[in-house]
Amino acid sequence: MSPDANPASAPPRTVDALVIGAGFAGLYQLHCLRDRLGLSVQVLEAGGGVGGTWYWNRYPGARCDSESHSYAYYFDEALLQDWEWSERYPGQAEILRYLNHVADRFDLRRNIRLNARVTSAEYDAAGNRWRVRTEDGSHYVTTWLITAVGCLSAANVPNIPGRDDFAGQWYHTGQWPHEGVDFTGKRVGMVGTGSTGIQAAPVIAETATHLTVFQRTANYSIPARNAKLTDEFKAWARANTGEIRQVMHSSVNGHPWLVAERKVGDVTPEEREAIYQQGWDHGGLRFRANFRDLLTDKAANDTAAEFLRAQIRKVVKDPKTAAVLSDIDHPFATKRPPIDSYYFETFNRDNVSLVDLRESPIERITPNGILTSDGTEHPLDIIVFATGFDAMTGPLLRMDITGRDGLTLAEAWREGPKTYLGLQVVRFPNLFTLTGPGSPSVLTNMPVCIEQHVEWVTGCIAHLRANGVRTIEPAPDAVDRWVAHVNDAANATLMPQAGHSWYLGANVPGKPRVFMPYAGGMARYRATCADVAARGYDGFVLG
Ligand code: N01
Repeated sequence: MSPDANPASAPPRTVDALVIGAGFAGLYQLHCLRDRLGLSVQVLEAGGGVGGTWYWNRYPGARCDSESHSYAYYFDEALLQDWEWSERYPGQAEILRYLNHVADRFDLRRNIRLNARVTSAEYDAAGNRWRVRTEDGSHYVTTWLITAVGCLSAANVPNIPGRDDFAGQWYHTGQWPHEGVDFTGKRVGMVGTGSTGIQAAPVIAETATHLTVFQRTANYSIPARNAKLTDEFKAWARANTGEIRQVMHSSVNGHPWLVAERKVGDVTPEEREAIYQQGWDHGGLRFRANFRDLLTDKAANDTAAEFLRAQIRKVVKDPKTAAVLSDIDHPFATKRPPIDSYYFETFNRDNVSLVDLRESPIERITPNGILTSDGTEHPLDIIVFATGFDAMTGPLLRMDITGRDGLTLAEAWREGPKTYLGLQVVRFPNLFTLTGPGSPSVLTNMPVCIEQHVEWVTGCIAHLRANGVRTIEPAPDAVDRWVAHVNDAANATLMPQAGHSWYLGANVPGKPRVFMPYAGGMARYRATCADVAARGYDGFVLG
């Protein structure tokens, strides 16, 4: 038990607000509630340090896909002016340094308990308070409970038969050892070709004797074109924080650019190809902002998809490998589009091979490696599972949360998550789920949606306290309307067409198939939340 733990035998520690998680969201929530509202706040963090996603995801090549000047807090001008990013996309270590810097700068650590994994939270209606317990038996009581647990923090390790018999080492990318993994002289198998696998493969291939990539679903990827930031760019970003913030706040995805007004059909095929080529050469997620109908019109999307498949065939020299990598079964950007640094080029190396799991699925893991259904045993010393996460609901459901009348969150969400604005759940009063299902979250540049949620919750709690309101929870009909709106927003896009995406929960066996994030756009969502607050928290029941 850590020295600042609060043993079960001791009386519970009582605070005004308890925040679970010390990543981007939890750190800012602590600052707002403690330093702006004057509340007593306790943050409980499962990890041994602050940083959330960036504390855990230390896999080779881990780097953010958002551009560094936008992947930052924008609430404090002095912080923006003082911090200097070194590359176009910040690497894991640099982001972790940034978040540690923020924790020190705002003196946050004194209210954060590390190595304190929350195991249960139970609402006590008689006392109108939440009782929160941690793995080591500590016990807290709080009025306001705020989860800041991230959307992609519950690792999805596939339950492949024989895994425990493997004689080598296996790792999940989201639980990477702090001391790193030495691939020198090793035969490495990597399962999964999402954003993570696509980042990790080129780096692993540099030192491994051999890397075998096990691909189930082929994926689009656009070159990141990462580079050191120039002094000129740094000066521009510093001088234009207001404008950058304004663009991020008015954009669909919270990135520092707007989606083009034009549609694919507005330009000639030659102009279209030139625009795609320019997007490819420039690199990054901005590619999908070239036309406004890429995510709503299948024919428009097909043009981008075909351009990207053609790039794969150009880069990858072996035609059979190129065919497997470019045989993509879903429209472009209907799964989260990865960006990469020399991913497809990696398959031109002599020490890298690709296994097509659609042709020969994994049958089992043997002591020596991975056996596929064609009878081939791929000999391995290390297996890397780049197999993603039980996204959005997983981190919340892995804590045992119980609301009014003994209703557990797992029961409330048996058919999929149901929230109002992604922020609150019926019969779970005073519980706020930052970047929860039903909010734009993973469809955006995360710090932008995190700041919006944290500021909204802070404003809400301030309002409730000022007006002597003891409880807030959503009205059931408001939740029904919001859930229907979330579904409509998803169905207005092509995104549900990627039937196996984690947006739909399809990557986790048995998980309900519900499109979880809100696809109506960050700017629209921000306006909706502001409007709800302005109308006296319309749709919420205040008690
Ligand atoms: O996870 P994923 P991820 N057997 O779920 C495969 C964010 N992120 O960690 O597509 C074989 O996308 C699975 O195959 P399939 C970003 O939002 C951001 O890569 O289900 N294969 C897929 O290929 C991202 O979207 C950044 O058929 C199995 C892969 O594993 C999200 O995190 C960097 C399998 C999982 O892909 C998650 O990305 C990294 C099995 N049993 C991540 N189970 C940056 O910003 C799964 N797969 C840089």
